[in-house]
Amino acid sequence: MKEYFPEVKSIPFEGPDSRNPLAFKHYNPGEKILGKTMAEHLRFAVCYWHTFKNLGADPFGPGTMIRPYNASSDPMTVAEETMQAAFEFFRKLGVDFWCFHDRDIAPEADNLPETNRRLDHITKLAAKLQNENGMKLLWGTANLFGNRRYMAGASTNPDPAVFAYAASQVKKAMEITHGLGGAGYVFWGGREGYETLLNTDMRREAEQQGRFMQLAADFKKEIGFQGQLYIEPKPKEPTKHQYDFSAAACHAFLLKNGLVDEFRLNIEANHATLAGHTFHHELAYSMAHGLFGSVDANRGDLLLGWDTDQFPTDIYDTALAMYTILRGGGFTTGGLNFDAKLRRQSIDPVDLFHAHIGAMDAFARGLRIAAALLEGRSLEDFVEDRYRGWSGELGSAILSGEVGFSGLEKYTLEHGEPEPRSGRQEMLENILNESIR
Ligand code: XUL
Ligand code: CO
Repeated sequence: MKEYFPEVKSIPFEGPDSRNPLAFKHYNPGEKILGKTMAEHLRFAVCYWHTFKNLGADPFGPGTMIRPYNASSDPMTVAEETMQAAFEFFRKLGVDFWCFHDRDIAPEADNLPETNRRLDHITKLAAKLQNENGMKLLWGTANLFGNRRYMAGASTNPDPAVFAYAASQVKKAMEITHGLGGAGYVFWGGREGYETLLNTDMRREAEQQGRFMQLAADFKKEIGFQGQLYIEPKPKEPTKHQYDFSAAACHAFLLKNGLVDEFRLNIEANHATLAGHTFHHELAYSMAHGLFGSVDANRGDLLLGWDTDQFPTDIYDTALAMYTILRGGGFTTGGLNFDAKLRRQSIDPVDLFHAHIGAMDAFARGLRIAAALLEGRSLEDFVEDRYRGWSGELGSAILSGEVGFSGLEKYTLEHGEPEPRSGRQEMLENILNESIR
């Protein structure tokens, strides 16, 4: 059997004092924190597209990375060798999950039947390798943005024949995800948006997108797929304006289309910041509305306005993310998928290991900090106390509808001016800082 990453045998946990760059310093998969192992809490997934198909191309130049599994001139040999290399990587890194787009694992052919035959062939290999390596699929998805037929969107295309093509593609991608025992299926709205309103009927496009997602929810039931459906919000790129702008925009879409019980959200850190929010905000919004599902774990660059998809390294970000996720009950079907790519100068296969080790350690530290914050309860107690009036007589009367504007006026006339209380932001920031060790 060919070995594609001979420089690495496996990535051991060596603890915080280790100086071995190919070891975990913080991610200790079997260690229990708050009753669950780190592996169970974090549910790490490697994404197929950036990790194995991204070769460093950018708008100014072609790829810089040369990979042995990408060497053949036959596209299906490349697909098979890449799949073998991927599972070798998953095993050596020590993750339990992976994610893919249909077109990452098998290249599109000239027609749909041949494209689907290719997919079936590669899916068989993936099933065998999942089995042999004890790997699971976190989620599958369809690439509805690469082919030129989708240049004006897939479900939101002005031409219903493109809608039909996209439906056929998603049907197949859902079937193979189901076949591989996927825990979920993601819809990221590739080119569902617009470049200019001068050629766009926004009302129609919203109706089309709603119909598409209803059909997907119906098809899930038709095939008995038990996995969770997710929408992944993103505000811009590739289009100037993406319809699934943010968690709140997706929430409105789901409510309007009667789909709020069928979908949850896959929150991506870099998409949150592009929307002018923090990663923490998008997670907290999803949690607050029962929509939290899964995470695309990466980061952007504060000084750049696009989706740089860098590996997560910011401990504040991971701590606040894990705090929010744990407080909400943790992952069920979802996990932490590294939707992140190497920088263009990181050209060696071993750089893929360095990137994932850093990201996994950053989240392991985030998990520890979050657990300490939850156990200490300082933040939770403060927030609970801040809102305690709402469980008292007045708060309950307002929320239950017992009292209206006239009753509230009477209360105010009787009680006079409310007593202002400090929000203690700096004290709370200090508590957070002190917990980062
Ligand atoms: C694009 C993005 C996608 C989705 C899957 O910005 O995040 O990779 O995660 O289609
Ligand atoms: Co993503």
